[in-house]
Amino acid sequence: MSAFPDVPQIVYEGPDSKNPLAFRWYNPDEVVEGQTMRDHFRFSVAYWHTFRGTGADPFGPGTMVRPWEDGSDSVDNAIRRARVAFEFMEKLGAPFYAFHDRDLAPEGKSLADTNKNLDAVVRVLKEEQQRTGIQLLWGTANLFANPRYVHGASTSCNADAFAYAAAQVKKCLEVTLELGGSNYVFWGGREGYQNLYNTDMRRELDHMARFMHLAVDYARSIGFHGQFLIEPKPKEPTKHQYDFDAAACINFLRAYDLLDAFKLNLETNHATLAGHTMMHELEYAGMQGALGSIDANTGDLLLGWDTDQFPTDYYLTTQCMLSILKFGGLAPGGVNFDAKVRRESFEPVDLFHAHIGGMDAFARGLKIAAAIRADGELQSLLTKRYASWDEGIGADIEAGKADFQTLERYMLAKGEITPNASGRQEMLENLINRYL
Ligand code: XLS
Ligand code: NI
Ligand code: NI
Repeated sequence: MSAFPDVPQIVYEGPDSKNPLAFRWYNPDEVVEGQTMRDHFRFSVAYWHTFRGTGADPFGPGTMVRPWEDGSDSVDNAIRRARVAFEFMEKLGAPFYAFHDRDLAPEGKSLADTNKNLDAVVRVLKEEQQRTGIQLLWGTANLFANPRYVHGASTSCNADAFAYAAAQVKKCLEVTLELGGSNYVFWGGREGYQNLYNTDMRRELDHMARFMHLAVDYARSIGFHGQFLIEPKPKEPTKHQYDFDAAACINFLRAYDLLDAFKLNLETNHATLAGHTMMHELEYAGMQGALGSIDANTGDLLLGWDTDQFPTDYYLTTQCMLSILKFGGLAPGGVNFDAKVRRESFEPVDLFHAHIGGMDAFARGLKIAAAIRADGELQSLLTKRYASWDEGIGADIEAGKADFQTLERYMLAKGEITPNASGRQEMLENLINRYL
């Protein structure tokens, strides 16, 4: 029995289509800059939002109508849900998905029971992956929901919480390997603090690094060679999350000698919570060789928390794709929709509308970014802006041929700098608009 009997296979119909259950821009086989859209994006569905989101908020219970759920926290219900998930992803044409261990299966009375529950669902996922060809983009362990992690997991003041988290990640790595996952993600759920009076920050960060080294060592020992990713977020749930932003994460990885195994999984709404744009985070990670994957979503301009909305803004997706193309793409990462339908959009078909909109917005952003790059006008203006570094004193500085004495001599002789040129911001903003 189909869970979505009224929804057809979602296909590409082109920009003129008025069919809300069709793609207008995402055409998986279309080649842009030498690569199909399918391979550019590696779109992924977030299991936790799309199949576990209830629409509950602090003011009221869930609203989502999900006829395949029986309301129980049983393994049977979890297995039925997993089958529905694959029907959804197949109809949508999403080639990947991502999960937390606890999204998939209920916790049992003991860790052993919990692992058994997980295994039962993983068997079904494997079967469904083989049936459909849909792949796992990444797995992650939920190290924040259970009250045992109230003070954090690897950064907890309670060493047993560290040990439990290690056992949980060990299992999650095994499952990710079993399902052929391309990446493994650490989002630092409660790895942060609410108050420094009760926090030994140095010790907590040392522990977090130790934990990640142990994870990498174990992964390699069982033959998991996927990419490890850290997902920066500045706050929520803790007041200060240790993985604040791309720069803080890269500093952590470098300080603790983890950069060989790790890159970043950047999320739009986390970037904006940190006071950055997504493009800033992409550029920062990209220039450090640490751009791994993205969690695609968007916040709300008027709200200051992680609203995890589906991205539909062409400026946003164009900026993302300009950076992603510049740094050579995301694979083995991808574009994971860490986004949820609004509480008011409670029908199953809304899940299709939401993902179609996100995929189309990224496809449109890709085409716009590719057109901007093909014209080369933006790039040539950028190159021209830095021309003073391509010859003379600028080239000497970059080549390490200048020191403070030579620079003083140069400036004493010259007297004043070559006049500055306008930054032309407004002209450039107008130029981008030409392509939209
Ligand atoms: C929460 C995070 C989370 C991670 C996976 O804000 O975005 O969903 O992506 O743990
Ligand atoms: Ni995320
Ligand atoms: Ni998030």
